[in-house]
Amino acid sequence: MSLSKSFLWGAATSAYQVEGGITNDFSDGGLDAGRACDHYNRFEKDFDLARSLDHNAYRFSIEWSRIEPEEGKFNQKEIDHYKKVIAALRERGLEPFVTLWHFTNPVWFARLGGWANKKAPDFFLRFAKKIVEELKDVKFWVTFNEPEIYANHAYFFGVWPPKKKNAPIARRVLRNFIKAHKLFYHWSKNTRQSIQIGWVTNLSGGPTRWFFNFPNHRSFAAVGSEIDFIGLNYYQRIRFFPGRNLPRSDMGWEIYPKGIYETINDLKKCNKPIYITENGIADASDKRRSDFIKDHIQWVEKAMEEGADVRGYFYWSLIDNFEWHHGFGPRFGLVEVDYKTLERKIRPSAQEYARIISHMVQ
Ligand code: IFM
Repeated sequence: MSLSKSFLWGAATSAYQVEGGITNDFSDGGLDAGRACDHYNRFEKDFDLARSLDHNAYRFSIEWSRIEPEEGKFNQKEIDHYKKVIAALRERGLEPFVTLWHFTNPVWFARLGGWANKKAPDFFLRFAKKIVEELKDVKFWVTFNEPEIYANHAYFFGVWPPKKKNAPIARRVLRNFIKAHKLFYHWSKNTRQSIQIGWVTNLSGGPTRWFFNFPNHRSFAAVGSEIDFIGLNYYQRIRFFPGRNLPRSDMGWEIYPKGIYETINDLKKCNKPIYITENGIADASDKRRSDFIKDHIQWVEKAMEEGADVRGYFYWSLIDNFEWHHGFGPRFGLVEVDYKTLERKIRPSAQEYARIISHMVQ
């Protein structure tokens, strides 16, 4: 199957995982990414790598704590930084695909109760409006990345700040994300009609997906039609009882490419374009990554042949990065990062992905 030139091919990152030098609720709460990959200073070189690998798009997030380090006070220097990031992408023919919130919060917001505070949607809206008004050249905006994963890790399992274990609060947090998304959607449709707004969810595959993905589908039902596209992050199959001798990533996640097809089909009912906003594998040896990418893309193609409206694919991640409470151990990158020297090295699988892209584009 060959795809149109407008199909987005690229890789994804998030600010806190790659930029370095950020103070937010995670750094404050014992999960400090330190200088991470220093992408904040090396973004142009990293984009050169993406371009050399035939990507035509790049997904990244804006760090709220840089933009609004104190409540209601915006930092113009940091806004200008992201303007430079977008200009650098455009110069290289990479379409910016921008996430407004990817798990991290300013310290002041966290101290006010974070996403459990009933005012959280209004705080988020103030920040989101400011950014969208400043970064006029961006078409694709994601409001929230994987809200269910965040609510679970931060408010149910208690492994991310604020490290709570309280199911009713986790549900309240999710309701606040939905409210914030809708507020932003309405504001933007009244003021910036040309932009496309999505919500990103992480779904698992296999027969148990009806159980594990239930909260995600419930969020979509609540978001309703107030969305222009769906972002799907797909990584693994989850079983009720761990099987033996299954193909697994370095994270221990079962590799199950057909799941991307199953989950795309599950999302068809929403009747919205779908972007694969993340799909990737932690694989330090790089022995499994090429097949992982090839096999998943084949299942995406099959779903498209059967009528699914998929418009882009972003591998997670462009470069190795900070994997939250797992630290720097897991290696998801198309590009290896030496954390001592910060040197980048393109992995063979990245070249394989480039070959797939060039075969697929007409
Ligand atoms: O690294 C994360 C990312 O921040 C969100 N989606 C899943 C990735 C791998 O765990």
